[in-house]
Amino acid sequence: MNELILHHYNASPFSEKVRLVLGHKGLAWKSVTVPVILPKPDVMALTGGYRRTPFLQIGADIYCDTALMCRVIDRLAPEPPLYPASAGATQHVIAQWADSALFWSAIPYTMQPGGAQHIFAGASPEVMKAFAADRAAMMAGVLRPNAADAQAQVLTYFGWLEESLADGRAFLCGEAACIADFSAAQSVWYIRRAPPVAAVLEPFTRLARWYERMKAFGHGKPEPMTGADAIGVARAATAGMNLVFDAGQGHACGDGVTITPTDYAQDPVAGRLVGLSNDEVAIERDDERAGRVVVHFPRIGFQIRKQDSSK
Ligand SMILES: N[C@@H](CCC(=O)N[C@@H](CS)C(=O)NCC(=O)O)C(=O)O
Repeated sequence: MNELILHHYNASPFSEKVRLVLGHKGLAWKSVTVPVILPKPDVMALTGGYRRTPFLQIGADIYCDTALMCRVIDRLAPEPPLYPASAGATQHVIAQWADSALFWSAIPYTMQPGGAQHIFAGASPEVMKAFAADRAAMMAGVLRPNAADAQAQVLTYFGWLEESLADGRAFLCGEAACIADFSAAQSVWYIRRAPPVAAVLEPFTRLARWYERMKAFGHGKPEPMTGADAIGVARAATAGMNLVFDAGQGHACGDGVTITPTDYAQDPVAGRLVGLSNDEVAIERDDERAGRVVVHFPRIGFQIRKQDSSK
């Protein structure tokens, strides 16, 4: 198996979700630290424009979005399963809710002045200003809850999680950890990083014990790698093994397309379509530094657009 290279940064909740999955699986992985804000030249060489964090690299294959990355990791290292049959379809529904609704309440809740001061402790005013401007541009046009809205939302949401654990189960969908647990854990992790606002978690004692179980999975065995070395790995590898193409979906293999997130950070990535199914879309692109790479995205949350089409 080609090595797993995770491009991430410490303070990223979605990265923490994947780090815990790698810990659950006991995997060794290479750790590339990416910038928190634009510009991200090494990231762009590999993804072709996708700026969100994290992403996973295996040789010259680049996997964007943690929903897809988690499926890829589980396929390569099936034990212990990340999608145990005992957790049924509910695990996917809870994971999607946690990655969107819960996350977008937990972040504004934590970033209220008391929490943000703690998260950015030691950062210069210039750094904080640059961060705010970067995220404002990334979220342009998206209305977010204010601190009071977010507090009401997280109290409701954590109440739901507490109730899910009320029968004494170890994890959200039963006795085995599943994708729902990892998606929910990232928001609890982030709020706990800001003690001045983390008191909101206090009423939820079962959730606190559940979080300790999640934290105990650790992060597996990371080893640092530079962005330049990761680009070198891509350049030396052959991309796009075992791609599936469903010709019944209105696209031809080789079509010039762009792939764009439909929620935020809507930066299109252009390439030739080489993989298409209900679960995944993959495009091939040639980069001056990284060579030929295949960039993979999930179908949920992304739009495929023919490059020459006006639609
Ligand atoms: N749906 C995406 C969301 C990823 C996401 O929003 N990540 C945040 C960091 S936790 C991000 O990209 N922030 C901007 C950045 O890092 O440039 C996923 O599951 O990977």
